[in-house]
Amino acid sequence: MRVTFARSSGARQTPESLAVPTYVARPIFPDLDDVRKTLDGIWERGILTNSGPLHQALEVQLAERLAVDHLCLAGSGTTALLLAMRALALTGEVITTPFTFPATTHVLLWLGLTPVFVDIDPRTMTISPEAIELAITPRTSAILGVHVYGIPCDVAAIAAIAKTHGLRVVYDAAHAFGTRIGETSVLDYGDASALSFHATKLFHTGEGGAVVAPDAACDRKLKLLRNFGIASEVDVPLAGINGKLSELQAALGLHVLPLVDEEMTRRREIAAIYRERLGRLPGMQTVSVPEGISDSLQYFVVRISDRGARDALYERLKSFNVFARRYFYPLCSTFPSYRELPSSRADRLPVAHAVANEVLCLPFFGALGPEGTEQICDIIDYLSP
Ligand code: T4K
Repeated sequence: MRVTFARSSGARQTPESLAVPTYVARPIFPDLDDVRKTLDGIWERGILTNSGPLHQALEVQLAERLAVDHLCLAGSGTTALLLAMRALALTGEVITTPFTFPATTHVLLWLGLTPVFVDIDPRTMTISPEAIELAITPRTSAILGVHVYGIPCDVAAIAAIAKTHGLRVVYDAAHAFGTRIGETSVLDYGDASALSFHATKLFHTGEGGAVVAPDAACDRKLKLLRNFGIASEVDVPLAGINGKLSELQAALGLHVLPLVDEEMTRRREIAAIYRERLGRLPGMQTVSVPEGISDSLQYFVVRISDRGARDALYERLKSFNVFARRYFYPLCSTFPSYRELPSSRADRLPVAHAVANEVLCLPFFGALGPEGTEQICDIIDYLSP
């Protein structure tokens, strides 16, 4: 389904509002009749969950698509993070970034781990390897990086630090579906990576996620942990949880997956328009993935050098029916659950604070089309000082 927009009267004159509320994301919706046919099979088989045939098929198709050896579907990206960190038996302190969605760091608290926030790189906005090195203590067990907006962490530097200090590495790859560094999947790095298949993600199952662990033994452990640790009716070797994805979600995923390439093509077109139109506005910088990295096309981000200007634009866009988001402002380190941690002190995280004050994620989904994108550019152009 295409979203329709009222025609714009052009830049510099007062532009028209978008005809429908336009959000930062809009899920891919496969043809309902096609999905219904797959649901018929569920009704016939009577299997709704617990690793049914659709779940198994999706696990295989996703592993192929992402070019990874193993993939463990999970109920959400958050559950995937929980499973990954539990499987790796992390203890004590985990060094991480405050510039992320709350799920990343909340999982550490839920597992009784202590987040240690460190600053980020000003350009990539991912965790700074130099800052990681300075934060390592005898209690550190792991590094939790986030490939924020699909921009990979400095995986080589992090791998070297982890090797030197005997640390585990987990990546939050919620935004990095299909991201490659050269020809290598970003999911090949670290001990485990967690993906999100939430409705707002490029590939989605409504709610869902997955853990990718390069090690086969770790993958087996993950699959046990997501099903209460049950190996057989009489054998429960691990204290697992219910971290499963249902057949209904798997059915949706099986119909969304073949549409991802077309969605990416449309998003590339939209990104090109945003870049061309917004890149020349004073005080505004469009974010691109570094050279040699394939773009996951999850978010389209602009950085506005002045926080007042960023917030004013964010608010004023709403009156034009455009609902951008300031992902990830405010920083996780400022939330009540974290602010008393020594590592949360603002003077230790100057870059993260500066970046969180600059970013704005614009509507970015295929159904926006070139016309809707041009219209948003007209509005931003008009609102820009
Ligand atoms: N790690 C990172 C780095 C993450 O970004 C996330 C999630 C996670 C871990 C955890 O993964 P999950 O456990 O969620 O799988 C949204 C998403 O709910 C969340 O998955 C995502 N990151 C985050 C960046 O964005 P909110 O609180 O902004 O959601 P909400 O409801 O405001 O949705 C944003 C817009 O999307 C809405 O204004 C309208 C549109 N939308 C939303 C939904 C749910 C739709 O068009 N259709 C929909 O069904 O968190």
